[in-house]
Amino acid sequence: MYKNVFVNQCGYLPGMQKKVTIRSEKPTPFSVHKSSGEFVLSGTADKRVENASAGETDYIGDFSALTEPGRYYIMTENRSESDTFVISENVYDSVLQKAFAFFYLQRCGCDLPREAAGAYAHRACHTGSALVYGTEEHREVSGGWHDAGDYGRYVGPGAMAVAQLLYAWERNPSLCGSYLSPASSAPEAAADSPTADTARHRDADSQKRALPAWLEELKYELDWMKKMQREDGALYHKASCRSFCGFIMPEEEQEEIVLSPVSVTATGDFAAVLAMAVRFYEKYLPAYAAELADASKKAYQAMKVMELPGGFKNPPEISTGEYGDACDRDERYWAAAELYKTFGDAEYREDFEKLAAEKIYCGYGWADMGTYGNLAYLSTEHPVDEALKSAIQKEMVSHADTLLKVVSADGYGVSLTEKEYVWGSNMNLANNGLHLFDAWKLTDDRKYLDAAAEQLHYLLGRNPMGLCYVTGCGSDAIRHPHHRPSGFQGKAMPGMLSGGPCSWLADETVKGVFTAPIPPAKCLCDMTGSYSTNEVTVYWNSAFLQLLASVTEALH
Ligand code: G3I
Ligand code: 9MR
Ligand code: ZN
Repeated sequence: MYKNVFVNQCGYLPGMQKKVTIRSEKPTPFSVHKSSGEFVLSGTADKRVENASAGETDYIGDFSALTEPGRYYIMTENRSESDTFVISENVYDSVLQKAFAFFYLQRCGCDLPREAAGAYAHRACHTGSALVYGTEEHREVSGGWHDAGDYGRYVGPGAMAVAQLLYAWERNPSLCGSYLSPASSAPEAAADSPTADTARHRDADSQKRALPAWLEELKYELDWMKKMQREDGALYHKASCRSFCGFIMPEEEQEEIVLSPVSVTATGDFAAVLAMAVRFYEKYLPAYAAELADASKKAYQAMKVMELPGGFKNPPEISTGEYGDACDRDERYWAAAELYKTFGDAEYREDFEKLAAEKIYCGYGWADMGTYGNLAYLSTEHPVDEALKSAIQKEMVSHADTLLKVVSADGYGVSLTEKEYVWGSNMNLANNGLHLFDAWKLTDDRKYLDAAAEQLHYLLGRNPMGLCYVTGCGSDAIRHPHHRPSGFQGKAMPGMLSGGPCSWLADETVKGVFTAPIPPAKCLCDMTGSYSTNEVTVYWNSAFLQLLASVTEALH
């Protein structure tokens, strides 16, 4: 049915601000009902927005007064209805569980038993040794997570995902601590997986502090990233076949794996995220944390002497995800700040301050690491330049102010302008939510927190498509993501955030479907072929999870 009334399909925490968007030409009265039909309250959507991104006129209403736990829907006079939604303190628990279990299901290099992975069970994949590009050398690089709908494993995006998931853990240990790995339903099979490696790292005196399931999952990626480090400390950019395979299960991809050349971005991201991880693992696995520290410092020194202008480019024989990024200054910046925070050496501080003097970098994303650097510098216990600290805070708040203007003017509270519906727009939107959240932390001004939460509501259903962008959540979610195991099984793996609308029409499927012009926020094609609008990735899910964990901790 054609929808006109849009809410977060999963629902709201009682204390959240709650807004409904109604596609309409005039102010529109609405009523909220319990799912049984019982009337609860009424209101009027009276804030008009000419919505260029969606090519429509919207009216926004507020029903924040509704705080009593229950299941509800919203109805207009002419009987247009919203999807049902829940109000509860636990409303996001299962969303978080599914969205994080995705990482387990993306594991490469180990068996995923049926008891744990259901339809997505598979035998160990991509276990053959990898050829180092341009040499005869082979290396063992099994493990880690498949990046996305494809089976490549890419260091930079993996590092970003781990960093965001460590933030999620830090900001909301109770919610993330309640995560139950699918592997726990298959204890024996799980013991065969490389996480048995954890046992080797476990010091006798830390036996009592079992590693939480959340950190166990992140360790799976960190362990793989360590294998991607060359002897001199630099990181191979990625491990993948030469080209993308068809829609087959991972263990059926049998082509040779090639390690692409080293890059500054991969090396800097690795140094940074390992330094960060040291702080999280040292109390559980001190010997492991020491290994992380050594690898991080070694990568950092390698990075310092690397100059590869223009960034990574796919070699001619390789056509998998490029993750090219012409600017490596922000990766160097993040690494310097993170190593300073963890290790405290003056060298790292000098490096960071030198980079910050050229520019205060800002940004969350696979190519933009500035904000991760800023967060580390702002929170270090080691001495800092107070003037620089204030300048960073000012820059972060001013960035959030720019986003806030966009949010306030949009019909769905979206932080993207009309031109910003790009490949992976949902990641940018989630990351904008994080920028807004950071500004709330810095100012304690609630308007930033509410705007951050709006990004979550958009992703979970209050958007011009009326779709929940996380598979298997809400009542009307994406069903045909560009994801090989899902496509092969004919059933979407749950808990995956779709890339979201992309107005570039960058794949053959969207080009075939959208033959007439489509407003940017509606350039989403829920078809398996549409990788530019409907793929999934680990670093899109991590952005979503960091936002979810942050906002729920603040508002619960
Ligand atoms: O940086 C330029 C910017 O200067 C320019 O104005 C803009 C307009 O075209 O383009 C910007 O670069 C874009 C880049 O993303 C950064 O946003 C590229 O054109 C665009 O092609 C690129 O899209 C990336 C896509 O791969 C294609 O390379 C996505 O961000 C990235 O998430 C996606 O990642 C893929 C992997 O390669 C393979 N695995 C799946 C994954 C998700 O689809
Ligand atoms: O499946 C691939 C996806 O993961 C990438 O993001 C995308 C862009 O690099 O490419 C997809 O692979 C397609 C390839 O580029 C062209 N032939 C069709 C492939 C999808 O089945
Ligand atoms: Zn694999």
